[in-house]
This record gives sequence, C-alpha cells and structure tokens, in this order.
Amino acid sequence: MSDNTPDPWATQAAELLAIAVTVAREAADTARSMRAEGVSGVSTKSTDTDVVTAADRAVERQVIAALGALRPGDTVLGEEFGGTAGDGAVRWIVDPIDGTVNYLYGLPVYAVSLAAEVEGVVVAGVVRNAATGDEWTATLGGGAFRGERRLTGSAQTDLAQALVATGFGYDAKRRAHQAEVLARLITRVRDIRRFGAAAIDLCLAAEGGFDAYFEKGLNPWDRAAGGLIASEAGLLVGGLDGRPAGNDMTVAAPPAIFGPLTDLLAEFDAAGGP
Ligand code: LIP
Repeated sequence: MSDNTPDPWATQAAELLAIAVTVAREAADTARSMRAEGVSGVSTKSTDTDVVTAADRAVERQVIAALGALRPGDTVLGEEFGGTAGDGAVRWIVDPIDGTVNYLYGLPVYAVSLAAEVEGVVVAGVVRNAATGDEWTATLGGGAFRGERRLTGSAQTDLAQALVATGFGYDAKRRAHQAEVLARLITRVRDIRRFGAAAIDLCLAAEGGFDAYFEKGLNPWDRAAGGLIASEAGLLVGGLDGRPAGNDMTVAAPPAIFGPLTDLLAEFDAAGGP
C-alpha cells in the first residue's frame, strides 16, 4: 500500500463512526425531550430497582430503525430488545439510555452509547450525554476525542493517589459483595466516585476525569463504545488475571496502575460473588 493510499479499515471505521454519531445525536434528542415531558412507562427488569422506561424502549426502537435505513442487513444488539437479524459483518451495539436511574431522577448523567463492531472487533464508538450534549468518540487506531479535543487519559503512576470510579449491580446480594470489595479498596486509593452510567464513566476515565474505573457485571452495551474510547485514549482496558473485559469485570486504567489495581481487585475477589 503506497503512503497516500487510505487504509480501508480506517476508512470503514470513519464511515461507521459518522453514522453512529448521526444516529446517537438524534436518539439523545429523543431521550432528552421525553425526559422534559416527564418519565413514563416505568417497569422493572432483573430486580425492583432495575428500571426501564418508555424512553429506553423508544430510543432503542429509533436507533434500530435509523440503522436499518442507513445500513440494511447489519445486526443490532440492544439492551432492551436483544439482537436483530442481520447478514453482514457489521454489528451495532446500543445502550439507548445508559444511566437509567439517573434518567429516572433527572440527574444529568445518562447517555446514548452506540458502537460498531466488524467481525467481532469494535472499530467505532460514540457516547453522548443526552442531558448535556457532551460527546465522546473513537475509532480503532484513530484516537479518542471529546468533541474536537484528543483524549490521553490519566498519567497517574501511584495507585494510592488514584481517583477510582466504580458502579454496583441491581441485585442486593451482588451489591453486598461489591460493598465488601469497596470497603477494602477505599483505603488503598485516593478516593472513589460513583456516577451511575458505565459508558460515561469510561469516557471520563478516557479524559482523565478520574484515574481509573472498574465494575463487575457490565453488559456489552454498557462498555462497547466507552471501552474503545478509553483504550484509544491510552488506557488499558481489560478484566482480571489477563482476561479481556467482560461481564465478570471491566477495568480501565493507565498502564502504570492497571496491574496494581487489577491485582488488588483479584485479591479482594472483585470478579467473584453473586
Ligand atoms: C447502569 C450502568 C452502571 C451500573 C448501573 C447500571 P443501566 O446501566 O451504566 O455503571 O453501575 O448499576 O447497570 O442499567 O443504566 O443501563
């Protein structure tokens, strides 16, 4: 390939990101306008505190319809309606409203998260805070951005000085285990933050808003776009014991503290429990 021949992967990633941004912005407008009218259609899923609203469902339907028109044949995996049929190499992964409890209470920390996966690899992602309009994007190998600002993550080298974000599941038994882990970790780091939206947590870690983030129990839609944004900002993103990020654990941290943090989390059995 000559120097000025565009990389077909980069070209495809840029095209998919442009679609993701267009669709996510329209979806975020819907989420915000529905919130302004008041929350409706509230029901629960895995527990009495795991809520879903009419807006979650409406936004996901909107994303599915928009992608079906722009990219017929692609698959869409979403939090509320699962996977749609598709025959192409591209799968879209969407959380229509990540931070649903924040949305329910009117706290301005909830996002549309949309990622494009090609042959199993996330190559483009956007996270848009629907309440504030803050938007983070990334393409594989193309860097991570908040608006036009390139993100480089935290340069923290001392875990004891690290500001660490996390989150908790909806099941009381899992929360009890997570609280035990937190009680042991909190004396080993600067402080803890809990904002309630994994996709935004990963983006704030990408911009150095906190030094690191970890959470047990994230689904693909929580972490697909934010995980790419964090890794393209220079953070290591993975699980414990050298495993990739998954439902059992997602950790995002600068290289100097990723090992010490994951070692402590493994010692505290953070990926274990219910
Ligand atoms: C939320 C995550 C958050 C986690 C919450 C919840 P949802 O996703 O983004 O990190 O701590 O318990 O799972 O339910 O708002 O889409």
